[in-house]
Amino acid sequence: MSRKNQTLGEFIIENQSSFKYTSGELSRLINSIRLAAKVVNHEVNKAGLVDIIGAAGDTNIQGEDQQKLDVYANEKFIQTLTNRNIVCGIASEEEDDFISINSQDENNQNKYVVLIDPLDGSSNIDVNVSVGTIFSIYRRVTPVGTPVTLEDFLQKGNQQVAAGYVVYGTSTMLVYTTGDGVNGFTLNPALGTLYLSHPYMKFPENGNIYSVNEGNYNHFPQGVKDYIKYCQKEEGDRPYTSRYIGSLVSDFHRNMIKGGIYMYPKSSKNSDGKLRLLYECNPMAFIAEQANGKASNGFTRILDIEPTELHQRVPFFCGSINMVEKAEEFMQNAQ
Ligand code: AHM
Ligand code: MG
Repeated sequence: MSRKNQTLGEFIIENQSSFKYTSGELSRLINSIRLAAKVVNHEVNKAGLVDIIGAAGDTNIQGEDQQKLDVYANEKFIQTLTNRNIVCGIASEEEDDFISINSQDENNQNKYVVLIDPLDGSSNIDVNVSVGTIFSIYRRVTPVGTPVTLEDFLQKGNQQVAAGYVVYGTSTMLVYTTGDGVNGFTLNPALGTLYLSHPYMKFPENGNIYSVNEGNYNHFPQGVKDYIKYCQKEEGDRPYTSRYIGSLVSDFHRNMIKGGIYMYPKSSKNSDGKLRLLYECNPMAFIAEQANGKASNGFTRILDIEPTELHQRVPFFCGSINMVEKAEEFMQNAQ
């Protein structure tokens, strides 16, 4: 049973037995993500001090090179997951290829692979706008004790065992699911502890926010143009409100709480959209479905798409179920 104000550590221990594979390995993995998220949070919050402590490319007072925050976040997550020896492989937006951990060690009995976008929306950092970390966890499909292969990472989203995000916003939150609903934990920065603040998060079935980069309007498929016009039409509960931060985690988080749809469609400039299937869309789609929402590429459920490449892109429509279904209807009618 979850209680408000419970710490994430307590929550993980109490809920471990409700998870279908109860070895404790997944709990340790979520704990490592929690630790890395706190370290990254500390660094993200210093970003505004860049004029004082130096920008990326500068050397700091200790003679260390300052890193770009997305590179920093990537290193922290990889280091934490590697040092604690709890996964057998990692794929990251920041790495061309996947990383096999302890591939020479036959004693490595770890079962999980993690796919991660360590700092999504990082172009927002310079202007003090919130960014996020997104993660997705699978059981490997190749035999335990052997090096991981691409096959372990190219699994359909419906095989995820856990997924989550961290939003570094006005407060820092970790939101995740292990397939049994979605829970959100808020960091108390004074104590460095995450507390359950948003139990059983749910998308409202309907919403009145649409989030899309309308600067690309002329390049969108006809179905998307028609849906945007529908959102803007004066009728019933419309026009809807347009809100676009340009930071997927933040836009998604707001829409889950208030009700809304996030769209990154394909366009005549990007034939598959911009967002990555494996470590952006799949984890967000899993969370959305676990929170009564929906995620689609405009025609098909995101979680049923067969991945073909590690950094594959896919059009993304995600949010309140009735809004996503309405967008799909417009896409279908414009075919
Ligand atoms: P990134 O992985 O390079 O940070 O890009 C992903 C981000 C999303 O967070 C955001 O929703 C989208 O890109 C914004 O893109 P655009 O500026 O084209 O609207
Ligand atoms: Mg990204």
